[in-house]
Amino acid sequence: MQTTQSDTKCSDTKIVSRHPIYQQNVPIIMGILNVTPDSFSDGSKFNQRDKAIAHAEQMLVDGADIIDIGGESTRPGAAEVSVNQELDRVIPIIEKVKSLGAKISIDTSKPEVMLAAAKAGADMLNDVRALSMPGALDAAVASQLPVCLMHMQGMPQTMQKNPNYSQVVSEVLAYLKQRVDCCVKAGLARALLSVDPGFGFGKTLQHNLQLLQHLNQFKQLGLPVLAGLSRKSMLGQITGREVDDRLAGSLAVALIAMQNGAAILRVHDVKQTLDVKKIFLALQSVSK
Ligand code: 7PM
Repeated sequence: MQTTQSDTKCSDTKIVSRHPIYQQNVPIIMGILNVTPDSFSDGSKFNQRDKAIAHAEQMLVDGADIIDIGGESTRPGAAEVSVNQELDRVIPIIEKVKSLGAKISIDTSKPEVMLAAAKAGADMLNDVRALSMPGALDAAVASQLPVCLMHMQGMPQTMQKNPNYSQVVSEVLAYLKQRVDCCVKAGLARALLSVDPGFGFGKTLQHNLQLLQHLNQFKQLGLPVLAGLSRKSMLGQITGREVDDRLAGSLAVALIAMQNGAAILRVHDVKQTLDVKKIFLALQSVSK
């Protein structure tokens, strides 16, 4: 039988052609830049903007490969944000962070924001609703940008009320497979897509642990897997620590996610996660 490049197997991973934003054997670090207004801050809009830019600059110095900019809070129970509010928050930041030479991902579910972000220079779309809002799929196709499709059960306002699965891993996998097929049908090349089980989005601690333990299974889609675990409440449930005190927990799960095949780590603490990544790569470089 003839063997071609495309059906060659590399250890346990299928080689699929990928957009250059995704790296093949090295996990990339996505730094989180939240531009939702801090209700406890009395800083002006411009003050907040300057703070966000400074934070992005620091994450780039620390080694972030891409900055994920989000203006819509997906916190359980959070108020919805209008299109104009979200545009007003994220577009000036995208323009400025882009001018620093950074790669940018936009964390949004709104087609208007996807299109405006693409025009402003975004390099990737990150949608916790997996392009399920009306018009989102068309906007993504029009942008021709790489897209991360995330799984969520329910809506942010209510998703943590009563998460329910008979088999969380296979159900989340089936959902992502269906969204991937839908995207490909609509005109997004597979090479553009990545997937994310959506830790904390309509999941109990047990569900989140199952997903982390079996993260490797998500590689069967042949797409890069993104893991967003940084400072999440599952870490608080395990360690008893408040959100600002979850660094050690975040680094522990970042390492486990890398060992279980994560290609993208979405994190707050870029500098420390880069050290963990270096440890992971050093260990990977010795033959098994
Ligand atoms: C409040 C609660 C604020 C939760 C922010 C959050 C993910 C994401 C978020 C993720 C992908 C957070 C979340 N989480 N996008 N956006 N994957 N792809 O903890 O896990 O950062 S927002």
